[in-house]
This record gives sequence, structure tokens and C-alpha cells, in this order.
Amino acid sequence: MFQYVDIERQWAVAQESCAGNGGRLLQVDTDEKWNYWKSIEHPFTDAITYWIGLNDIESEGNFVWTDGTLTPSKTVDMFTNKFHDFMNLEDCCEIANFKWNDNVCAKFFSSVCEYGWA
Ligand SMILES: [Ca+2]
Ligand SMILES: [Ca+2]
Repeated sequence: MFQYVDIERQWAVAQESCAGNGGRLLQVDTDEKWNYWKSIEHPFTDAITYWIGLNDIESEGNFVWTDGTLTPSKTVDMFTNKFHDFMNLEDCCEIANFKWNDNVCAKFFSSVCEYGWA
């Protein structure tokens, strides 16, 4: 199940909050799951921007999910022109209007947790 967290938090705090409840930040790591998420996102969230689990904190340019899964879905609708580690400061990913973007982890956004996803 998914939980939209309408509290603006830094990425790590958002992830810790999900984990503290036995979950994790949204991990749309397959085409099927990404398509499913897109089909229910609205009005599930009304957020303009929310954190997901994808990040390249450990190794610049190598995006992983919080469980260590290496690659995002092949069909991600990335903002390719914004997925660019702007100023070498962007290591955490958010989704806005179905577009993915790396952003500064210390920024405050809403988030989506997921629980019990196989
Ligand atoms: Ca980065
Ligand atoms: Ca970016």
C-alpha cells in the first residue's frame, strides 16, 4: 500500500519516517509498478513534488533505490535535461507531474511511502 505524506521533509528524514513505520520511500522500479503508480497517483497525491527512494548519494551518477536495487525502470519519464546533478548537489529524486528529477537532498518536499510491496 502507498501512503502520501503531506509533510515537507528532507529526503533522509522522509525515508527514516517511512522506515520507522516498516516501509520505505516509493520504489517504482519496474514498468508495471510505475504504470500502476501513474494510474493511481491522482488524486492520491495532490503534491506538486514528492520524494521517492531513488538516489545517488553513495556513488555519483549511479542511482539506486533505498533497498540497493540498482536501476530504475527502463521507461521512467525522466526530466532528462534536469537529471543532471546540478552544481554537483543533487543526489535525491523526486517526482513532479510524473517526471523524475534529481534534487538537493536537503530540500523539503512531501513524500510517498510504500508498505508491503513484494
Ligand atoms: Ca547526484
Ligand atoms: Ca535535477
